[in-house]
Amino acid sequence: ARMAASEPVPQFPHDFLWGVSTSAHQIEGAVDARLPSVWDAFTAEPGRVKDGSTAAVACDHYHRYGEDVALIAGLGVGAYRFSVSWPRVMSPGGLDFYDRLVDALCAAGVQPVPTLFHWDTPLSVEEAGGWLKRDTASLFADHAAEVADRIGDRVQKWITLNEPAEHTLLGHALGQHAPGRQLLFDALPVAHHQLLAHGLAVRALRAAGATDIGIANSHGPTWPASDDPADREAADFYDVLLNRLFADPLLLGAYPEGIGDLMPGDVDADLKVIAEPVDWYGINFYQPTKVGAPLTSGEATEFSGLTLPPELPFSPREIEGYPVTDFGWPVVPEALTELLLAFRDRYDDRLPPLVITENGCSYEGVDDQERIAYLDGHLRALHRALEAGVDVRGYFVWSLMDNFEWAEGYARRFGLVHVDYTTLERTPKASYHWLRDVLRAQRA
Ligand code: GBH
Repeated sequence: ARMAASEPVPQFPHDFLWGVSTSAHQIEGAVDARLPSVWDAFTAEPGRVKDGSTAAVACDHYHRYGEDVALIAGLGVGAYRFSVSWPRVMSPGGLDFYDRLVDALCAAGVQPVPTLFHWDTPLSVEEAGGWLKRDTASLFADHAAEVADRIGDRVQKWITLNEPAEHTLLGHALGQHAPGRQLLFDALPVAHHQLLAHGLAVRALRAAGATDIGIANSHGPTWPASDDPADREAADFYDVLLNRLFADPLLLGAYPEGIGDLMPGDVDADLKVIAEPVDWYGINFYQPTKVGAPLTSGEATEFSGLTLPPELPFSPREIEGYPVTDFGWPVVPEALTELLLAFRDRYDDRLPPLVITENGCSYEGVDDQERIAYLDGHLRALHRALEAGVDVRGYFVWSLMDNFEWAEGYARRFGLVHVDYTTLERTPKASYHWLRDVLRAQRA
């Protein structure tokens, strides 16, 4: 871990965009100042969140955003990726908050990069059918237009959705996240409607004058558990679900083979909307996944906090031989290089410039040498991809500060800044100071 200090992080292009990320539900609190979302309802159900906590206060960022903007500026990053809570936008005066936040960021010389949806669907939209219903896609495009109308004069870079793959899988297939549906493969329309929502939002944002629009998707290499054909087949299938199901329609205008038939509506017409060219493509990277053929027990299996039903045609396996984070996720920086090279090979001249919109890890403690090692390793891995000619334009750490980690509650700490959830005091960790110094050296 101490290696980091001796060998400087390699030099990135002078116009490379450095940033930190958060999301509304995970940091804002102030739930009474807005309409409820699916996450408010979900966390109110006993047993859904491990420590029984809710995000009613979270980091109280809604009231303390001034202090948080100062921390972002002090880090020396050029950009801040946050999300706009859709139910807050629907509430009287809700957009005032984002107006103030964007002003504060601009005054501090930090570029605001809003994400228009990070999993907190308004409860009223959910009650009308949520992402299972096609209408939600147009409602989302209206939301995008409304936000652009208010803050678009100060925003260049937009992100439509965060990780539709995880929202489909965790929220609608497995029920581990809000809205808690366990539809398994019947959750596929949720993926289609989010993709359609993205395409309609791109059009709405462009109509409002936006010129720099992307999406943040969760991606990672899939490693087959062995060379056995059954393991390879299972790994390919998992790769289709987690990587290609989202990237192929966005970048190639087509679903992976066999998937389009499972989607609702006039899929060919929708694909034209979905494939509306983005100006850049965001990748959230955490770890590779090892996948093998289904285990023959016929019982649900536990994997990394998830309960996986026996009818899945694949099974994730432990990756051995690497350090793991406090969350149990393996730390494999070279998998980021592998992922980026694979993207370039697969999408070739259809691939827009890339941005790493999230990368980070959960560890306890303020003297977080493991986080420094994680970030250092991933920056080197990213630099190797740039050297190999992959066009990556930016890198955002997840996360600025410790926050409400969904079904894990406050037990997982991903921040560069520690948050004391009793006093709400912010304390920059060793990794904050380390990154600040790395960025200083990048500017020198
Ligand atoms: C992101 O999702 C979210 O956008 C963000 O809100 C969240 O706080 C952050 O990451 C941290 O979780 O069991 O080893 O196979 C992350 C998506 C999907 C990444 C599950 C890790 C499983 C790890 N995650 N994946 S493993």
